Amino acid sequence: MSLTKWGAIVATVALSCVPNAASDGTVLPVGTEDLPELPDREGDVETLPTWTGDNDLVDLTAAWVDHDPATDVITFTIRVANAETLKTTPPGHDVLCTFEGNATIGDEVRGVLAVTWIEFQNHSDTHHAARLIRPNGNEVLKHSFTAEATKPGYFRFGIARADLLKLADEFRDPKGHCSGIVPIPDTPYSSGSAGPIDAADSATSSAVYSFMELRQAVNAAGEPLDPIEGFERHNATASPTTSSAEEVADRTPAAGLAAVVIAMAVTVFATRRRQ
Ligand SMILES: [Ca+2]
Ligand SMILES: [Ca+2]
Repeated sequence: MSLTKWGAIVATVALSCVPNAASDGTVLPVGTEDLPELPDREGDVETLPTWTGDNDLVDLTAAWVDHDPATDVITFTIRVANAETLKTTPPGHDVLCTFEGNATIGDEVRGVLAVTWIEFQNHSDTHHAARLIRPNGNEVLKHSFTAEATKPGYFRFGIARADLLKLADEFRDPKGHCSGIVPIPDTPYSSGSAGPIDAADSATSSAVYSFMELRQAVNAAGEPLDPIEGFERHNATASPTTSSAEEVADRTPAAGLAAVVIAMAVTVFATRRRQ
């Protein structure tokens, strides 16, 4: 039996066993917040004196992937420590977060799957994007988006599993970052560069989420999970994040790397911002 078929069977069995429906038939969310693909510490935002915003708004605390069997939508969620100040972003700053990972089929990397939200100063709506970033051009992905400006804050991007499976089997080695940046009027975004970064937080992980098996196949510390652990993961309610995963996730890249990624993320919004 091929691995693919085995995976499909495991996924089917697991889903049929998961108690995701209440007695009245209401579908309950399958939570994965406690075992995120991308964990990160709270309170580890690096700032410059010129940052006047709330650190908690750019404090990435976790990002994860989960699947709703009722809608067959896969949701990518970014959590920050507190998004209550989302609509009052500090004067002179744009704020954004990105959650991304390699989209792979087998060992082949098909591109970087990235979801991004950005709150421009003086704009009332929260911009968002889901893309497959490739060397020869990006593919914009149809998605739903919700932002919960709460403590903690949640930013959710829903993509149909059928659409994702056309692109990749797995989401590997996720990264994330949140930043407060100083916009430079007119030209910088269109040229692909952003202004000074006054606040930044980032995270990396070795996790793998399988779009075929609808589960975390490798945890954030790089430890493979067997299908039973995958099943248990779906039922997780209050499992603490392992310390090893925290350590892996907190190898914070230097600001220089963050700047490159931010430039990519911000470029996509350049046209809209000038409208
Ligand atoms: Ca953090
Ligand atoms: Ca961090």
